Amino acid sequence: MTITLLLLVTSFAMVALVTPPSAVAIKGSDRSRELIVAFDPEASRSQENRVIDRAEAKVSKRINRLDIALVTVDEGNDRITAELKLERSGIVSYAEPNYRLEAAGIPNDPQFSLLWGLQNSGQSGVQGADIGATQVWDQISGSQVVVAVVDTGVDYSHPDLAANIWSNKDEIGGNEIDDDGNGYVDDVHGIDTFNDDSDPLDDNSHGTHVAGTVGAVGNNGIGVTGVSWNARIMPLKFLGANGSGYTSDAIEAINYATDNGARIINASWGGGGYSQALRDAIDSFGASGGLFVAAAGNSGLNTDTSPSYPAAYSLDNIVSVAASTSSDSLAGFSNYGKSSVDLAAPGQTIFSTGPGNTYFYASGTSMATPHVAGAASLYMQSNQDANPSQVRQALIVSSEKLATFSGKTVSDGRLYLPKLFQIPVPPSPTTPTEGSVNATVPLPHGSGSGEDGDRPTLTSSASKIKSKHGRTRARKISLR
Ligand SMILES: [Ca+2]
Ligand SMILES: [Ca+2]
Ligand SMILES: [Ca+2]
Ligand SMILES: [Ca+2]
Repeated sequence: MTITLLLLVTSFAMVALVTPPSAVAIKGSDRSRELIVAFDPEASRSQENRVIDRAEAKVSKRINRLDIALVTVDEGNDRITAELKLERSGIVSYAEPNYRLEAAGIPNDPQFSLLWGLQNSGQSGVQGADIGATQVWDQISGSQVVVAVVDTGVDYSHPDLAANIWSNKDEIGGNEIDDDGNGYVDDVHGIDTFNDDSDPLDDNSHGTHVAGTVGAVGNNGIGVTGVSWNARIMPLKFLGANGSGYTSDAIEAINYATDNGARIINASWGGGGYSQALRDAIDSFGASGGLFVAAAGNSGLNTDTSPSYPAAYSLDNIVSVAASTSSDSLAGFSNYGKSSVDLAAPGQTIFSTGPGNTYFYASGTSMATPHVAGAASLYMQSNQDANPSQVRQALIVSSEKLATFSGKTVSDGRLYLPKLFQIPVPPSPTTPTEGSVNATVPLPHGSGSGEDGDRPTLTSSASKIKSKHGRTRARKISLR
């Protein structure tokens, strides 16, 4: 059985990066010649117009309540000269530049307004159907945590990703030596377990899109921004160019993430039957403090009765993510499950990075998952001692409760950052123990461990994994 990507191919349209309408940009190309002019209350309208005329400017707008005019200095004339002429006219109390203002927390990335999932001011669907990202960006502190994007690879040289790509500091690239002795030669930016090399470059586009939602570089004046502006993304490729791959390669990638410092894995894929080996790898990642964020699947099914793996393994370091729309409904394709799917996140018509300095829209629980992975990385960055179970509970408890997700997810809600950042995690005096639950966090559905008991019974057994060519794919596992 193969593992497939959890996105909708039908909406997978590559689009060129064009300048879109932006809610952030100020209207008009050049407003540096504008002045706000306040007049004496006694001055007549004709006196005012004469003075403006003499300053070689035109009225753009009048704000009568304050007896103020917005004027534009004629092209070719100096704004400061006009400002002085106006102020010396005798009927102007002040003239000042029309300063450009920006809303707090809004990055300067030109495509930001397309990212309804981060901030929906009504540009798509319903205002407020978003994760409230802009409200927490100024609250992030602490050093970044590493998010492994286990996928089709990542275009790590994309201008909107490159600065946020993880580097293996102990490895020297191109010298054909495994400098850090981790079992991989020249693994400077992760590995490729599908092709058995140390170059996780994306030959599909899915992983690059996912990576951009987790952590495209924010406020750099280009493209988009990820949920985390300054994430550290570890590209781990195990899916081939056609978007499918094998359990053994997924396990190798997860083990690499475990052994090389990742705190979060984004798993926007699923399929195949129950695999004890894959489950054990995810469990082991959890024991090292790792949170595994997994796509719930795109079959429109209740996974309480039709489990989709790996999202449905009963481990408390797994967060299973459904897809929400810009109207805050459950996307029609999204799997759901009162006990098997933890929360929803934006997953329809998501704009993000593509290989070769492109950007495109895609839909799927694949696109919802990196919203949660990015949010978890911000939370773990600010709460370094939080263990995976605590982070999962915090994500669930803080979600925005909505009728549309009620009974469809453990949380009854959609990812919501402003509330997430209100949930404190007390520093753990000891090494975080997988399975322990922060006692100060109220649990929505019984206890954390009890919730696992409600998860589907896993009965199918691991099946032999066949390669594309039909032979059993026996792959070497690198041991360190
Ligand atoms: Ca190495
Ligand atoms: Ca090397
Ligand atoms: Ca490769
Ligand atoms: Ca950017």
